[in-house]
Amino acid sequence: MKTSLRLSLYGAGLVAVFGLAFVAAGVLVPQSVVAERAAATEDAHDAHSTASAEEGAAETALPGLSMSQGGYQLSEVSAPEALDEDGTLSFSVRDADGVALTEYTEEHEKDLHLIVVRADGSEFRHVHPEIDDAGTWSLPWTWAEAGTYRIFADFTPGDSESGITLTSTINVGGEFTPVPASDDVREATTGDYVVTLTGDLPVGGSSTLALEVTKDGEEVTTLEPYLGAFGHLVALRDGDLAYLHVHPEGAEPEPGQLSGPAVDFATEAPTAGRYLLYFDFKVDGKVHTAEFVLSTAGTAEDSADTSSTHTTTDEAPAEAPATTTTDDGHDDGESGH
Ligand SMILES: [Cu+2]
Repeated sequence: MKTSLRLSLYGAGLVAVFGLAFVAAGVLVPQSVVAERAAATEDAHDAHSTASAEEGAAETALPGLSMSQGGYQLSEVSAPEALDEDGTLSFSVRDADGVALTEYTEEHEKDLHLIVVRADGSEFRHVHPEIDDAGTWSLPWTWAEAGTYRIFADFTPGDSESGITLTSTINVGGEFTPVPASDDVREATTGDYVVTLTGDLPVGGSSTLALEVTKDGEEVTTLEPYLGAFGHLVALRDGDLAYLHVHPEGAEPEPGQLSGPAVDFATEAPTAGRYLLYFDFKVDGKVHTAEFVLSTAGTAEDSADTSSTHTTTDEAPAEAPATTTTDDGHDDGESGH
């Protein structure tokens, strides 16, 4: 129905992206995985068994699958027990001696990034709690839907160079209606904005995903810096919710600098399958989250000659079944920066 409009938007996006758009590059696979993989490759060269060693290292290094990592452990998580009950979500990070960690290294303007998402991929929230002197992180919290949730605490200890992602599970009682798994979703509506995802997700290697924001059919060129970038992409592997990335890397925007309509992310999927993607962007002082589903396509070698990130796929983008506009939580504490 909107095919012609969509195609023209693609065309317009091409010009803007290659002409003038600021590119915020991000890497889906965190540094720890890259380091592990590099180490594995070195070892494997000695052992003459490159492939299996690489794969093994990448598998065990995926973040967000354990409540303990690198000598740190997530404490029990306290949260409201009933739906629609206003309360507090709180937890701490304990070191090997069981002492709550109080020293953190700021990453993307925050000491700790908290992601909460239901196991079916819905109800996504990316928020920033406050820490007290005892090392307890907390923020006001209300559950709007029943179900089993995963929380991810993404942080870098004060004495460490590399980030850690710890996870835990919370069950929220009540009538539970899971959101059914969908086919790929490449177009999402959030508030007044339509976000289109182009690019493919090969297994291994790197490719680029571009997220283009439009409003009323017009390109949005007033994307504002949010947490040190023009957009953030969280990717969770469907099935185990392995946590593949949060924030993009690359040069930080200058204060007051604007960008758009597209934000690019260098991406890599560790295994074949479906990935749940959550794109945070900020316009007019408000943070929006657009949600996508993307299945892996081919290998890095297959897409190596696909230099354009805006290669149009054969299929029209699927309509987005679920989107969110987040008013709360996102803008907390930003004035401090
Ligand atoms: Cu964050």
